Amino acid sequence: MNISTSSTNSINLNALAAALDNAARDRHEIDPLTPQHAFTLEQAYQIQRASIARRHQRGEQPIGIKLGFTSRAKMVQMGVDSLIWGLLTDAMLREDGGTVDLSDFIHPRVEPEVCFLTSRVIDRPLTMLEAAGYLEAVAPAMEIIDSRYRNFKFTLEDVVADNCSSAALVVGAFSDNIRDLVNCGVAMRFNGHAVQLGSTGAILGNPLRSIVHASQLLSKAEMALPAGALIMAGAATAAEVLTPGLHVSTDIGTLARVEFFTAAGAHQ
Ligand code: OOG
Ligand code: MG
Repeated sequence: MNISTSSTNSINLNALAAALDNAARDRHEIDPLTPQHAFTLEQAYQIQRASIARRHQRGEQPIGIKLGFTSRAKMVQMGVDSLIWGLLTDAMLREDGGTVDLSDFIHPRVEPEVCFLTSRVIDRPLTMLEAAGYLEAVAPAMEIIDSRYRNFKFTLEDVVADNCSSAALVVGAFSDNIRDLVNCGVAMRFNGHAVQLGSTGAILGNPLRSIVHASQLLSKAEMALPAGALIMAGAATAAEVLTPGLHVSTDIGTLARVEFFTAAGAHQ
């Protein structure tokens, strides 16, 4: 009896993963899943894994992980108040200083982030004191998020299943100022005008704490992160809607500027 219930469940989870993956590929929005399909947070992560497995089957390579809702500003903007995490692939990378084709997305938004590069395998829960010792470098970054759900509205389970709205990321130049990030100014600008201002302190009090959380989440999921992987610490401010014709830049403390341009692109 139990066996048949769980196998029915796993078929449904795969079907939901396929629906989300197809929505991302075809750039069409779908209704949130949870009103119709009751699944737990744990099952939401299974859907996430299954949708990422489809990307890996198409040849995309894992490059690291991202945390979400590590700042109050993001929790308030999206009405969700739990820390979440998602998986990143190389197909999501966009070039610093390059042009981002908005027709790759449904209703993209951008948010300023801090990105860490690991120097050692993370395969157990780390303490705050240990975190920096597992890092090679830090870079200013921006995440382009794009919910597959209609009107960018979702529950916690929905957004986790949708790989935490992951769509693309632009990572700036790396430096070794890992310990100097506790309270740095963050300014995201559209065509030179500030659209979001904040502080790295908004990210869990100190972005380094994202490494502690990431190590705990990985360990709970029985996963390890190799050396040379990216960890996106989560947005310091709310996200802004992207439109064509923008020069988008982010400055964080003394880190190099990270920037990109937006274009309407070929699919529209
Ligand atoms: C979910 C992703 C949250 C962050 O940095 O907090 C996130 C969303 O806002 O759609 O990436
Ligand atoms: Mg983010």
